[in-house]
Amino acid sequence: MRLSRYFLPVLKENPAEAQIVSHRLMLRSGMIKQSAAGIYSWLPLGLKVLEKIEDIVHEEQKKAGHLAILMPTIQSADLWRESGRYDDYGEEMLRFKDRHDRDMLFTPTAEELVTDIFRGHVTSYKDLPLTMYQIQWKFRDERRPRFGVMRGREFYMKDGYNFDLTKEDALHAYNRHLVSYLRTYERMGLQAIPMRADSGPIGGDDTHEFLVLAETGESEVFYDSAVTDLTFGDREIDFDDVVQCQSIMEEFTTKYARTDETHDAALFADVPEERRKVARGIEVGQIFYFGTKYSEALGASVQDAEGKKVPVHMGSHGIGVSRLVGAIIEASHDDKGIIWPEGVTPFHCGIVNLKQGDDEADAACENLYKHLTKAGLEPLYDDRNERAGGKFATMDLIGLPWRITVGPRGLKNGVVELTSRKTGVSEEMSPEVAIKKVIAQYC
Ligand code: 5CA
Repeated sequence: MRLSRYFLPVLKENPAEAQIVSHRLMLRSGMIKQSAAGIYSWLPLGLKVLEKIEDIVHEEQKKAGHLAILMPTIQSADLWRESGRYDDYGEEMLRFKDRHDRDMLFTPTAEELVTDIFRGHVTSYKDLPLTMYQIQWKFRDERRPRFGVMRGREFYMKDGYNFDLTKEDALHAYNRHLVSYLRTYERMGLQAIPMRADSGPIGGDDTHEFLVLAETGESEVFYDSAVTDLTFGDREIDFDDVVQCQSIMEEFTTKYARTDETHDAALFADVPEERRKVARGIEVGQIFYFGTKYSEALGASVQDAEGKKVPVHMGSHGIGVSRLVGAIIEASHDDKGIIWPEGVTPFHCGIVNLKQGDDEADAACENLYKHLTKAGLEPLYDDRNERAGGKFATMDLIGLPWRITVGPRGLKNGVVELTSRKTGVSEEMSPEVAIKKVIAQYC
C-alpha cells in the first residue's frame, strides 16, 4: 500500500475524550471513529488489525476441531422467553419491535439460538461431540461504555458452543477450549492468564476468564507470580487427547489466579509472600461449562446408546475480538505510539522515502516495495511529499514492527537503514539484505 493512496486520518492532538492509552492511540492513528457512545466505525488501518486477530481466532478454532457458523445479529424474543433470559437479561439487552409488532432483540450472546439449531437437527448421541462457533457482532447496552473498543456497546466476539453426551465429555470440551485459547493469545503476542471467575448471567459452575495484566484493566486480580512464567509455545496438541488437554489445563490453572469475584483471602495466604500479586487485568476471553441449563430449558436432547432421551451437556466460550485490539495496544506501546506484535501487525514493514522525487531514492523504494510484495508481505510505503520528521512520527505512531529508511545519502554508499520499532535499533545494510531480513521475520 502506498500511503499517498491510503486513508489514514492521523490526529496530531490527543483526543480529550480518551482516558486510556489504547483508546488515545486508536483514535490518533486513525484506526476507528466513534459514531455513538460505545459504537465505532473501523477505518482501514483498524479493520486490518481486527481482521488479523479474527484470522488467528478462526485458525486456532479450526485446529481444535470446531465448526464455524454464522448466526444473525437480530433475533426473535420468543426463544429467549423459552430459556427465561428475556426477562433476566435486563437493560443490557437492546430490544425493539418489527413492523408486525413482534418483539426482537440484537444478540448479546447466542446460547439460545445455537441450541435451537441443535435441537432441530441432532437427535442421536452418534452425532456428538459437536462444537460450533461464530465470530459476529454483539450488542450490550452497557451502562458505562468506555475506553473505546475495550468496553463498547457494539463489539465483535467469537462465541463457541459445545454439545456433549456426558459431563466428562463436556469437561474435555472445556479443557480443549482452554488449551486452544492459550495458543490463540500467544500468537497475538499476549500473555493471557486463565483465572477462576464468576459466571454472571451466562450461568454455570465452572468458568475461567483470560486476563491480560495491565494497569488500565477493569478487573482486580490476585495471583501467584509463578503463573506469569508459564508459556505455551509451539507444543504439538492432539485436541482429541483427553489426558493431554487435562494435563495442560492443570498446568495453567492449578496455581492461584483469581478475579476479585472469586478471590479467597485464606487460600491466597498459602502462596509464598514474595509471589503474592494484586494487580489489574483486561478480560479478553471467558470459558463456561453450564451442564444442561439451556438444553433442559429448550428441550435439546439426544438418544443415548440405550435409546434413552437425555439432555446434552453444554458450555460456551467467548473471545473479545474487538477488545483484543485495545488490549494488545495496552500491552505494547511507548511514548511515540503503538508497537504491533508481528502476529497482528496491519502492515509487515514501513518504507520511508526521505527524499520523494529524487530519482534514485524513488527507484530504490519502488524496488523494495516490489520485492517485499512479491514475497507475500504487505509493506506500507510512505511516498508522500512530507518532511522526514513527520514521516517518522507517523510510522512510530502506527507501530509497524520494521521500517526501512531510504535516502540519497545512504544510497550513495549502497545502503538503507532497517529499524526495529520495538528496540529502536537501526542498522545500515544493502537493500537486498534488508529485504531478506524483513522476510525472515515473518516466514
Ligand atoms: N456466551 C458467553 C461465551 S461465548 C459470553 O458471552 N461470554 S462473555 O460475556 O464473557 O463475553 C466474551 C468476551 O467478550 C469477554 O471475555 C470480553 O473479552 C468480550 N466482551 C464482553 N463484553 C464486552 C464489551 N462490552 N465490549 C467489548 N468486549 C466485550
